[in-house]
Amino acid sequence: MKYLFFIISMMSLLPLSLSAAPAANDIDTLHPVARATPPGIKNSGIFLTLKNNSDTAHALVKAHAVVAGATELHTHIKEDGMMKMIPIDKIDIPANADTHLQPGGLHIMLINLKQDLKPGAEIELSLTFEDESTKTLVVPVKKVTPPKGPGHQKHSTM
Ligand SMILES: [Cu+2]
Repeated sequence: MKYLFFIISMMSLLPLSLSAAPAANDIDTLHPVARATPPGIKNSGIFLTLKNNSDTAHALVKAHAVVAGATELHTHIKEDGMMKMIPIDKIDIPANADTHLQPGGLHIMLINLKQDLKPGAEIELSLTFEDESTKTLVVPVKKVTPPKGPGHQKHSTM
């Protein structure tokens, strides 16, 4: 009986210890890619999947890439029938769910690039979450085709 009580008290402690873990430990960064730029183009985007493995909702609040003069969090909104990009304060990553950053939707915006992003190159990206925990990753540069037609908007509306 004592043993059973011990297990029950351990189980009740579990949610506490989970929520105390840094957000960076709960989030996997999957399939990161930076969009290759033609010579002279100063802006680009980074796309990836943020996978939250915890029961706690998290948020990406900041991104920083050394190759860019500024790095912003962006989304697309529809205004007067046109898609346009706007900066946002944070990107929510709901508990036990994937948040997709992809062309036509949420993305990390690279502004004032200090160099051309050539396919095959790699750039360093650091991410800061709502509790100020951070994660640094290496992002391969690849050609990314823009979304074509309404069919490709499906995922970004989720
Ligand atoms: Cu943008």
